[in-house]
Amino acid sequence: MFHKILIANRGEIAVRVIRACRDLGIRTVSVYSKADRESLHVRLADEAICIGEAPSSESYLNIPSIISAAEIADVDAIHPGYGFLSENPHFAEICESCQIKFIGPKPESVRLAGDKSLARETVRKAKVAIIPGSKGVVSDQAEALRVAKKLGYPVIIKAKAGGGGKGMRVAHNDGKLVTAFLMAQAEAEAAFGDGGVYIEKYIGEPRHIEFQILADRHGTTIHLGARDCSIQRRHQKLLEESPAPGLSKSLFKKMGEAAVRAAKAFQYENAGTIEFLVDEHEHFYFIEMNTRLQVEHPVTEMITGIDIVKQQIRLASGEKLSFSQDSVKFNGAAIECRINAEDPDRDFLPSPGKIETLILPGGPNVRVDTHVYSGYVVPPYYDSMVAKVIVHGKDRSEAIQIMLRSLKETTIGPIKTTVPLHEKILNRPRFRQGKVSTNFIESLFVAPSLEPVEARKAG
Ligand code: MV4
Repeated sequence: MFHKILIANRGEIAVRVIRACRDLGIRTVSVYSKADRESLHVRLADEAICIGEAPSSESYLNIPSIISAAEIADVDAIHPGYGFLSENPHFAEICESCQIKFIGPKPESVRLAGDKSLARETVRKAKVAIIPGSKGVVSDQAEALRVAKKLGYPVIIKAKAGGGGKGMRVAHNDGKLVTAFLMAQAEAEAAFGDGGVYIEKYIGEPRHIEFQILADRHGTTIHLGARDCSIQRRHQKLLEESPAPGLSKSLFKKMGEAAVRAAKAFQYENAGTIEFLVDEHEHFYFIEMNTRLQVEHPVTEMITGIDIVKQQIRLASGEKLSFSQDSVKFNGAAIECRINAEDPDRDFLPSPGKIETLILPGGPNVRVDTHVYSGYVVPPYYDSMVAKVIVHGKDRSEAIQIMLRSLKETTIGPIKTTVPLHEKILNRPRFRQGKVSTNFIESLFVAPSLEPVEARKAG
């Protein structure tokens, strides 16, 4: 087992990883930018090293600085958290060549999953359903038109290097397709330095359901069930839950098996996620694999009782998985609300600044993952998430009730947060019925008088 781990991240996830290390008796090293001197991850670690200026390009994304810190502190391993360098195959390779264990999958798996078009082909060969679309990258307009005609409109154009919705374009006819294709290519080139795009049939109002995977180096791959992450705005998830509401036992079983087949096709090791879209006819399709720990991992921890971060560390050190698929039991329901320092009434304008008053919820079945405290100043440079509130109930309606209790107890001021938005979501009839799709959030910002009469009556 490792003796010392460097956490190449900040915020709540750095704190989360430090806690797992401490539980395992492993020493921790935090790295921080000049804007994060007062952050909790700096205080909680055994050692902390400043790695540069506030902008992440000069600190949390600066590979030479992070590797130097790892060498100076003499760590055995690096945990990358999520975001930043967590899905950078080059970083994983550099760690390897410095004899520092990267706590995550092999660089080749990260690279393969990062090419969304190749990833699609990879799982198709493993007999996992993919959305009908182009075979590989589409390189010119004529080919784009041919593919789209064959699929039938609407179609969606996606960046091969994309993921998370960046550089996606929907087209409804031949006329719109050519512009959408050229725009998608240009956006992909600008955002990723790779203009490669592929085309899929567009699925309207899908649900986003993902499976948590754990895989050891000895050939065992299992899943820890499904999370529904359909409640998103502009590809930023707001609320996640597990189990996925309304997913039948048989569909759950089929999707879980497909997720394990997909992960094996990537020769996957460590913790990862297989993302699916589910359409109105309950057909499911692989869209992407995420090769990192995810923000929403706690909902899975709550219902399985498995500490995913501890598992990541154990798996990276070469241990075998100590439990089988059949021994994973799913208990009750869990919900996570992401509390962002943003103003939902002002188009989610970031609201950084000093937290003067902080009251966080507690009591039975409530977990809060955060790096903030009273007097903390939310810097403007990074992601605006300040806390995650996660609750566990015997069933979904109890979890909703406990989340509403928790949000009522929460005071974060004077900065604006997404707390009131979550209360609104949780009180919505459509949400309470479990009828979530990726269009849900847009519908929240429609005046109640324009809502379907059914929904108003039910409320
Ligand atoms: C789609 C789609 C509809 N049809 N693909 C968005 C993020 C990226 N991972 C995949 N995404 C989508 N892919 C086809 N063929 C709709 C989305 C999508 C979406 C997916 C999951 C959660 C929220 C979403 C919001 C808008 C669009």
